[in-house]
Amino acid sequence: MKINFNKIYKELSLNGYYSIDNFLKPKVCDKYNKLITKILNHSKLSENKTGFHNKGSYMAYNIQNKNEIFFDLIFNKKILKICELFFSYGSHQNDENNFQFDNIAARRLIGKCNNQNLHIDSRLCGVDPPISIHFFIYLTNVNEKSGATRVVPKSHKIKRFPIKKDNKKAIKIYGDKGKMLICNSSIWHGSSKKVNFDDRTIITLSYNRWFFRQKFAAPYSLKQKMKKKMTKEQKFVYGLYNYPPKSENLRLRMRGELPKN
Ligand SMILES: O=C(O)CCC(=O)C(=O)O
Ligand SMILES: [Fe+2]
Repeated sequence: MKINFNKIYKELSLNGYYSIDNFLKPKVCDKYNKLITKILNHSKLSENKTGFHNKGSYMAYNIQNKNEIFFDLIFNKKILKICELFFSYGSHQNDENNFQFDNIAARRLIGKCNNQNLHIDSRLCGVDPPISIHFFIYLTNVNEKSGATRVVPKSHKIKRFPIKKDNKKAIKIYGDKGKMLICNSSIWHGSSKKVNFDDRTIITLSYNRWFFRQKFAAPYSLKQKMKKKMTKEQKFVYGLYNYPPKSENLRLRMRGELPKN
């Protein structure tokens, strides 16, 4: 599959989102989805009863720690190239490794489900240059009944958070399994009302600038076995070198390895 990286970069800065069909092969989606079923079955915390994620939605966090195969997505070369372009804008010209992995999770909607309120994932509205990018990968086919992810085009530029009446400006992103929706994380978005009984599962994968905190401090739960397999480049992406020293006695540079104890 040929990817036009410049087009993605331009669309992300103009509209705040862009989607690619067939980013993953259907077979890969089915495999990932089966693994996510296993992970969700083992996790008591998965069902959301109230609040932001809505009843009928299920979350599996840190899926890379449940099955190493998900590191393939975190370190996917095409995804990292999109990040590189995205974060180059606003960075010092000599800056390298200027972004890091933030979070990977699966979100599944089962049965009928209300829409998720429009929100932003970056915690900062209308921010330019951007601070964070999200990839939503559809593992099941999504039509008008499936609770598709919706976005408000160009809302990544608006310096306020969304309110109820912004709902009418949202458009739903339909597509078959394997589709990948890429968003500036300041875009207003959320899943839409689901009215069928099919499962709808997506993987959300995000990256932010290296000096922001990750959703979970991922390096702390990295298994030694996996760490040994990683290249230097991948370690940078995973955030292993993005920790401040405990004090000036240890080091003056803000950026470095995890303090030993
Ligand atoms: O499930 C979706 O379509 C979007 C999920 C989302 O935006 C979130 O959980 O932050
Ligand atoms: Fe979100």
